[in-house]
Amino acid sequence: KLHPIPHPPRTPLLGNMLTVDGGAPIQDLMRIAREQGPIFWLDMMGTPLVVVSGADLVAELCDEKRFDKAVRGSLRRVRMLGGDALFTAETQEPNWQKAHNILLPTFAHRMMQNYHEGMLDIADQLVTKWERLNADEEIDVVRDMTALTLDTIGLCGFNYRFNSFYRSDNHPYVESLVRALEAVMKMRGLPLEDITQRKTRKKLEEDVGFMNGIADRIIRERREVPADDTAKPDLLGFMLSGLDKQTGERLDDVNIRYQMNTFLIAGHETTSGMLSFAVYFLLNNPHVLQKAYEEVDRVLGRDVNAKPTASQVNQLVYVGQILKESLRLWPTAPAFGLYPYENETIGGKYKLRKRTFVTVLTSMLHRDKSVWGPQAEVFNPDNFAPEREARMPSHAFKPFGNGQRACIGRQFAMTEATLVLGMILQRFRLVDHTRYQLKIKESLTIKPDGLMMRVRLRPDIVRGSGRAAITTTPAPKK
Ligand code: FDE
Repeated sequence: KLHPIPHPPRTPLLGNMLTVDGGAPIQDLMRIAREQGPIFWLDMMGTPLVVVSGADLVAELCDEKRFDKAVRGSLRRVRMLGGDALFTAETQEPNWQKAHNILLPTFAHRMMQNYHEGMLDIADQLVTKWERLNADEEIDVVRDMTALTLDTIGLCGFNYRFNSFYRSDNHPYVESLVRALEAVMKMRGLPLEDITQRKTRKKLEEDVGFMNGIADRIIRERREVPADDTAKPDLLGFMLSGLDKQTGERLDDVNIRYQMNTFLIAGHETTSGMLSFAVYFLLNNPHVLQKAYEEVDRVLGRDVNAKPTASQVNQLVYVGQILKESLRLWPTAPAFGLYPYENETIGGKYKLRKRTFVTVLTSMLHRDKSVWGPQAEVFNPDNFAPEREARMPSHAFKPFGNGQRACIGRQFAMTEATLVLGMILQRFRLVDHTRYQLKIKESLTIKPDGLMMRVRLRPDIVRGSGRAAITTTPAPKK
């Protein structure tokens, strides 16, 4: 028997356009989901937006024979920056399959060895900066994590150094990127928007032009002076030389530019948010922090001059669980869009018309009590203990999206984040000197707003490197 899909009250004409707060849409959708349940719809001036967060329903939506990724809403507007590159292309656009074929192998697990040196280079810059802080200096966690992730994708992706740790302002590319994304998120397709936001729009066009200029220049320079053979191949190298076996074609330079913008957008905000939430949770869960210290000391040892190897990073299993649990409660890309190819019924009772826009709200999916139990809202990395992860229903945890349109950078992001978190824990005690209360900042992604902390060098650090080991005063026995 068919059921109508629940929906909150709406006003004439605008429908539910104003039900959702433009500044905090994800938190608003989460609130409405708590009120309306695992599926509801909103009336976006006559166009329905269906929001789903129940695990059973999402499992059905993950059937790629019936549903495909939808590039609509704010993602559609991100095409101004990403064009038909991987993230913002429709699955049917020729460049999606082509770039997918060329780039998927370059993000495989075994390729992480290739990026290890670059990841280590930047992670080292972060911990070196923190080691040199005076006791009363505080760390803007999101800022430093964003510097880290941007510089890492810049270096591993394009052999380009943003050098964010060497400047107090943002790199101009990042200035433009952040402003452009903000402008894009502000445009919601409301009436008269073109007129009221003319200035924003003009600035947006300037910013995009500026970003394209930088990307185009990097591509041109690489075409003129190819990286020497001894250098590790980077993403750009793969994009310039890669051949799609299916079509026998390469990517054109305009598409490569869009891919660069895309990787810089997708590769840094999401990963830095994940790391920032992980730090937030560590500050608030001393027993988890303790377990993490034990693992890091066992796997990486106490000598901070011995650089972690790629295989050691793979052994930081509990650190990985902390990151996954952070992504469970606050998936930094908190939703993804789908549409049914044909008219569909899901859950045996909810009708979806062909091509209806359906949003999977992962931040609520990940709190479904039928999967995570009564403690679903509580941070607990044991949720991802290997034996429990093996028993997890297959579509209950979707921080990286679904199927062929899932995140291509998943392995890259997890490896990078595990490495840097391991290096941080190897060196520092974390101090929550402001008694930070979580506040979420929303843009295309979510992050903890205004999270500050201090660090202290752990007392029992060892600095080896061939010389006689120098040990600082041993920690007092507890
Ligand atoms: C993708 C992605 C996704 C899906 C979306 C949709 O569906 O719409 C998601 C959910 C994600 N992604 C998430 C994430 C998280 C994190 C941490 C990340 N992510 C990271 C990263 C890094 C890099 C480099 C990246 N990432 C990238 C990317 C790309 C390119 C994409 C698209 C794919 C296709 O093909 O579609 C994504 N990513 Fe991510």
